[in-house]
Amino acid sequence: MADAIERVEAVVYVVPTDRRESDGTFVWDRTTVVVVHVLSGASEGLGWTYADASAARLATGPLASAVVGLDAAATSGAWSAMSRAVRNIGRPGLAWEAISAVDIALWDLRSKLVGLPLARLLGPARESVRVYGSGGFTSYDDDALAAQLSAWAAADFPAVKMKVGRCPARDRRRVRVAREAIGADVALFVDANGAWSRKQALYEMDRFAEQGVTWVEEPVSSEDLEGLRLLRDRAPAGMEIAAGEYGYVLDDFRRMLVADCVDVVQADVTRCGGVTGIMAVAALCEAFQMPLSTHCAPHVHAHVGCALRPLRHLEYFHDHARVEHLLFEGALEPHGGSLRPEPNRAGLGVTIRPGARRYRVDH
Ligand code: SMN
Ligand code: MG
Repeated sequence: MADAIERVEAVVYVVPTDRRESDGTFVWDRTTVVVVHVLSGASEGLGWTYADASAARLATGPLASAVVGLDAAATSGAWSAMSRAVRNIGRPGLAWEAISAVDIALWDLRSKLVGLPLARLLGPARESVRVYGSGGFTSYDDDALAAQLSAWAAADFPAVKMKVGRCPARDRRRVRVAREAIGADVALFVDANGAWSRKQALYEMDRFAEQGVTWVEEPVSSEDLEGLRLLRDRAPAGMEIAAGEYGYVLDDFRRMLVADCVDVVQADVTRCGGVTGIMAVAALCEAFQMPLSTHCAPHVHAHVGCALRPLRHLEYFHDHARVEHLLFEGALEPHGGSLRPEPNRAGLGVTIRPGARRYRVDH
C-alpha cells in the first residue's frame, strides 16, 4: 500500500490563561489542548482539539485501532471508520472532538505527502480569510475591555466580539465602553453563551441595537432552536443571530438549518469532525443559502476556511491565538484583518515549539 498510517500518538497541553476569564455562563483559568500526531514512515501529521484531556485516550485507543493500517490519503475512509468506532461511546461531544483532532492530523499528513499547504490541497476559493477579534470577557474591567478591542480595531480587524450576560446592568455600560473604544466603523458583536431567557434576550437586544451591535451569538442556549427562531424573527433590523459552536455531528447542523433559527451558522473544525466534517457542514450551509463563520481555533480555520465557499470570517479568539503561538512554530499572525496560510509550507505549516514541553501534562 502507498503510505499507510502506522501510529497515532496524543499529547496533552494545559496553558494557564493570561488572566482569569469568564463569559455569561462559564469561568475558566486554563486552556487544554489535545495534540494528535499521526505517523506514516518518515512523515507525521499534526492535529489538535480544545477538549478535555480524556480525548487523548480516545485518540490513541479506539480511533487509533480504527485508522492504523489504512492508506494515509484515505481521509474519508478513515473518518467513516472512526465514526463507526465510537458508536457505543456516543458520537456527539468528546468522541467527535477526538475524531476532529485525528482527522485534522490526517489532512496535515496527506498535504505533506504531496508537498502542498492544506489550503491548496483543499482547492481554495480565497487566499486568505477575514478575521474578527474575540475576547472582551465578562471578567475584564472596562480598561482591559477597551484596550483589547481597540487594539484589534487598530489592527484593521473589521469586527470584534465581547462577552455579555453575566450582569445585565453592567453589560449596557460595557457595550457603550466597547463602542467608544472601537469607533463607529468597526462591527461590534456580542456573545451571551446562552445566558438569557427568551424575553430577557429580546430586551437586551433592543438595548444593544442602540449601540449598533450587529451580531448576537447564543442569546439563549443553542439547544433552544425554537427560542433562537423567535429571536431571529424579532431581532432589531440589521442584528444577526448566530449559533453552532456546539454542533458536532452533521445532524446537529441539519436540525439547526431546518429550524431556520439563525442568520449565520457557526462551526468549529476541532469539534465538528475536523476538516472532513467542516467541509460537509459548509455544503449543508450552501444548500440552505446560509452563511458560515468558524469558531475559535484560528490557525486550522485559516487553512480550511480558504476552501469553505459560504464562509464569511473566522474568529481570532484571544485564548486560542495565544495558545497556538505558545505551542506551534508557524502559527499565523493576522495582517490587515486577515489570516493567510503560508504558500511555501506543506500541510498546516506548524511544528511543536521546544518550549511547549513546559505545558505538557500526563494523561
Ligand atoms: C467561547 C469559546 C471558547 C471558550 C469560551 C467561550 C465563546 C466564543 O463561545 O464563541 O468565543
Ligand atoms: Mg460563542
